[in-house]
Amino acid sequence: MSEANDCLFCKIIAGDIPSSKVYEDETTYAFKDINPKAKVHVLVVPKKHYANVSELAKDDPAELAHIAEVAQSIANDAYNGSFRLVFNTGLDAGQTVFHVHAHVLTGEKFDE
Ligand code: IU
Repeated sequence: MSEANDCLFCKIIAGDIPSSKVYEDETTYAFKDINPKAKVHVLVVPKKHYANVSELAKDDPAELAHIAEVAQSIANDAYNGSFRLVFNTGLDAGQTVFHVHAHVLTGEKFDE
């Protein structure tokens, strides 16, 4: 898998930095967010490095679809199948880690 220099999530995927793994397959890795914003907050990432969801969509749309499937499966296992899927993209949107990651928020009913 291609790794970007000094990418935190590449290091997590490689096992060089510990994480609380939820799911893994050949192309995709999922782990608990260290600062959860919901009862269940999991990050789903492609193992290959892309800076954001637009790069991923352009270069590997099948992996983007796969991430949606993994998110659904996490929400089925952790809750009743409902979930929010968020890709912060760009600094002004609050993206802080520039290895594309889907926030899967579930485990509770959201009021807004
Ligand atoms: P953002 O969309 O780039 O803002 O999301 C980055 C997320 O990565 C954020 O929710 C952090 O809590 C999370 N995170 C993490 O789970 N583990 C880490 O070591 C670091 C950030 I740094």
